[in-house]
Amino acid sequence: METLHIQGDRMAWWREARFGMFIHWGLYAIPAGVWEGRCIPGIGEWIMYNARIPVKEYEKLAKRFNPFKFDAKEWVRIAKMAGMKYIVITAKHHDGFCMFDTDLTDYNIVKATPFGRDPLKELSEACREEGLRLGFYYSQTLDWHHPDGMGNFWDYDLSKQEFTRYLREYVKPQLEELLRNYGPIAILWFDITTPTPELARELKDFVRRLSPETIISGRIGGGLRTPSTPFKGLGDYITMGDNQIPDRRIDDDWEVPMTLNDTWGYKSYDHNWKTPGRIVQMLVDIVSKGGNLLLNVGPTAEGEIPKPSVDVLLEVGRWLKNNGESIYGAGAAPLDVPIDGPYRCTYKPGMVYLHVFGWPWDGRLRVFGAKGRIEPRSASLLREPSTTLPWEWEGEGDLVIRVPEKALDSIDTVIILKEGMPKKGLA
Ligand code: H79
Repeated sequence: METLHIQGDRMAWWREARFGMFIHWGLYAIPAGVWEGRCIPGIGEWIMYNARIPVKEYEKLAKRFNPFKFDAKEWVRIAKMAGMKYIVITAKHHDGFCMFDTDLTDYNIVKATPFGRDPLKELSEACREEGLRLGFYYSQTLDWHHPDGMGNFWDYDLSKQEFTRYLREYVKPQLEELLRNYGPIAILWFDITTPTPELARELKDFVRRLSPETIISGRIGGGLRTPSTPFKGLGDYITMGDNQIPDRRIDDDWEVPMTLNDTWGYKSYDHNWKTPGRIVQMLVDIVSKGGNLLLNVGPTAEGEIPKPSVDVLLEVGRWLKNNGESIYGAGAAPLDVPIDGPYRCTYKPGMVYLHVFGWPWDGRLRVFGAKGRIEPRSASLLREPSTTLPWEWEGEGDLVIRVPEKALDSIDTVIILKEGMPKKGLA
């Protein structure tokens, strides 16, 4: 009972938040996808692996890392203007370089770079001031720099590695530093899964003891993998595959990490940005299925979030400023939406939000199979509450709403259906 109680409290803000900023920032921002004059295919933060860069070579990047334009307050301001409620930043990615001050290794941003500052400390202060939650991504399994971490077969003899020693004498003490020295840590975002269920359990218990309020991502691993909880393991929520939006609603807490282009860590030549409209519609789709969107930015080696990312985020933020009521604290509707349907449906008790992506040419918006699932008492436009819209039931329980000729918002116009008593047993 006690754990259930804490579990409920721990996730409460997260369910409300729905939209967070992922930040992948590390030494890989310097090569930015290019090594020895060659463009290295693949995601930018994997360049050490993909180009098989020896530890001794990759380490030299640290001496060149001086992100003098880094401004924690500016990053937090951008996240806030985008309508994001939390930030998760890479404290240590697979390359093993620590973006925080640590006693466990000198291979960290404070001791090994000309920059000499601790950006996580500065971010934690900025987040506290601005009321955003802060979480850390920490690569608990892969570490291509540490002799006992997993994955680096080009420098180390894998048969001589002692992963458990790395986990106990390196990972756990570092997590303790992260949980003790940076104020309340909202999320620990583990990746890949921990090699054995026993070690995943050990890690989880360790985090819980130190910081019971910290949410643990689904990729900690361990636990049972069932069809309904594919990627939850011992974590507090399901982490979907990178960029994988599920086809239908999931009746559990879940999150999808997503890139704005085709990389997490900055790549100088990746310009394949998703449009603001696409991001808004993806966010709506995700919330309509009960999940959270963790949307990534990859800052440059100078410490700036790339301008094209900022432009997209600000546009998304503008939409959320007008329509946030239908996102924050909302979840899946008790309604099945056709997967290619021109609308999505988010829900709060007593309120159904119809998100219209494709405006009907004949002024009749058909909501399929709504009978018995929702019971509207009134219909209106979210942005023009005084405009009430007539509706009727048609055919096999379709709700047909008469809408104005033109969409108020070409990305997504939101219609509110107010219900009487919330329906029991369908949510
Ligand atoms: O942090 C981001 C990724 O670096 C990380 N998860 C997100 C949030 C991640 N870790 N592992 N993976 C993603 C799977 C990686 C697969 C690939 Fe590859 C890396 C495909 C291409 C590069 C490994 C190397 C498999 C093929 C080549």
